[in-house]
Amino acid sequence: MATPLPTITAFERSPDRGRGLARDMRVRWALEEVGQPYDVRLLSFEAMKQPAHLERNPFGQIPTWEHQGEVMFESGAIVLHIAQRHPGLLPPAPDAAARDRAVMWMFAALTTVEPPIVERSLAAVLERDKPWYEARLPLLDERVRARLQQLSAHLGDADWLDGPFSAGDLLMVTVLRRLESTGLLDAWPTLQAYIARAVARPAWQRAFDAQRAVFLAASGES
Ligand code: GTB
Repeated sequence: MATPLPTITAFERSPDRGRGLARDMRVRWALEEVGQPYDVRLLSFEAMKQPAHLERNPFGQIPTWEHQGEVMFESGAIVLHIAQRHPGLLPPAPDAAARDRAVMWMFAALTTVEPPIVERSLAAVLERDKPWYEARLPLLDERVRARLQQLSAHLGDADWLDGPFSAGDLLMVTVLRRLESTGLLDAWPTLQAYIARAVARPAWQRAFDAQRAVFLAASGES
């Protein structure tokens, strides 16, 4: 009997409108990079808060991962799980230091670069009509710009963060893409080129198309 495929969860109708910004995109991309087929369980916002999904993720969010009795949540942990089990997303084990640095960049993406970007993006959605919004936005932008400047300085003219493409780049690019409609990346052609290199990867395109197809089907646009 064939081994069941891993199953991930994703939005039935993603608020990103098929722009590949919801966090299932990271997991889809990682799976595409390593050539691992997968199934997707699509969930409505209501279903995400029901007991069946809360058993997968107590926070009632997507993405989750189910395979061979293992259930996981947190997109970064799922990407690491995939990267540790398949070649292609982490330097090979004998180069332990390079592997550690790739994991370090995964954490940097999720805990140093992503928080100010998410804070800015949530404020733009949830605080736009508040009296403090106009005064607060420049402060949030400045925090994002500081990280972009530091990241750009590190990247220099390298293609990727540390040697060959890794799960660190995969997560960093998914984090940076959330800024694409803000204009904040315009001052850093280095980072724009970094993102362009990443999204030119066939695995990214397959993941993007799959995520977009779900949204288009749900909205009757396919
Ligand atoms: N730390 C967790 C992880 O990395 O897995 C965070 C997971 C998370 O935030 N999931 C979101 C979710 O389930 C979807 S991705 N939200 C529903 C809820 O909390 O009830 C976040 C997201 C949503 C929409 C856009 N967008 O429209 O651009 C981008 C990112």
